[in-house]
Amino acid sequence: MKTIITEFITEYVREYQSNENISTKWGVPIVGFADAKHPYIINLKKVISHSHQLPIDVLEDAKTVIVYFVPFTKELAMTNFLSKDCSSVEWAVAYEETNAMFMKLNERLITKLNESGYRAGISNESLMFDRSALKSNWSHRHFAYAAGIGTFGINNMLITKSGGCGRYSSLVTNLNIEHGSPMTEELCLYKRNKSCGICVKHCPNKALTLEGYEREKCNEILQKNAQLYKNFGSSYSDEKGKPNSIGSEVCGKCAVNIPCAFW
Ligand code: B12
Ligand code: SF4
Ligand code: SF4
Repeated sequence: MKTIITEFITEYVREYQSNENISTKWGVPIVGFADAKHPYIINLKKVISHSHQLPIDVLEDAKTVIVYFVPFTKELAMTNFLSKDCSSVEWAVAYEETNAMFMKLNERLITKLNESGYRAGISNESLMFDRSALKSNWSHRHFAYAAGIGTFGINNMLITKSGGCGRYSSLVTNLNIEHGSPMTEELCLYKRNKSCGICVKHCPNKALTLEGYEREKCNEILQKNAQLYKNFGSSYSDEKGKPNSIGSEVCGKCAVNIPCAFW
């Protein structure tokens, strides 16, 4: 079943990009399976916030969180590196197109799991985030970390074995399957041996330093870019499901032209 799910996601992403209305290209997804009752996951309410959901809040008999990373391409990353004062238009479009693809892919995967006799669902919290705290009650990356598909870099991205330049999604199922566990190898070079630190130099607003990350400063840049890119969609919504971004809230300079973007 793991192979079937992985192939389903891979094939879906491969076919989706041949749609003539889609301009983004993606690499081969990395799919992970986290134990819904893994101690790291059970502990998320303490690590992140009390309001952070657990898999059992999505499905009462949750067994597994299927979490996947869809890499961007080097060409896309280069457009964002070369566009000096703001995000590239391609990066903004890729942000919206990837999030829209996730919605459709998740729906199809849920149907497929249902047809095989399993229940599955997404967390509604993954469609929104608290705009004052700048935090979500469903962190894809923490589930990805628990599934063992990546480790957190100094740039605050979750880096996988094929790099960190791309996006994550996740869903919950009652399918019991062999689960991954957090990686023991550190993928960020700075965290590994104090080499690198390049991502920090890319940040236009000092939101990212070697000491940490300030989400408010980061958000200032995202909002500036959202003023520029108002026509590509709105990936997030409010509690009533109404789109609530002024435009594409993007930057991503800390995720491109760095050693860990693509290995
Ligand atoms: C809210 C949000 C934001 C906020 C706040 C950012 C933030 N880091 O939280 C704003 C709007 C500012 C923002 C900015 C960006 N975002 Co954003 N954002 C989210 C969202 C919706 C929720 C994130 C969240 O609340 N996390 C919970 C908080 C507590 O976690 P955290 O701040 O990341 O901090 C934790 C980790 O850093 C971790 N950690 C750090 N080091 C270590 C080490 C170890 C060992 C462990 C265990 C944990 C750990 O522990 C911290 C505390 O729990 C997610 C989608 C989702 N639902 O998951 C996307 C998401 C995080 N964003 C993403 C991206 C790409 C961006 C931008 C590049 C914008 C862009 N698309 O151009 C910037 C990058 C900023 C950065 N360097 O982090 C991607 C990240 C992909 C990746 N490869 O990791 C996500 C996952 C969206 C997606 N679907 O893929 N974002
Ligand atoms: S650019 Fe270097 S320091 Fe920054 S996250 Fe990647 S490997 Fe770590
Ligand atoms: S997304 Fe932009 S503003 Fe935010 S931390 Fe990365 S480089 Fe800095």
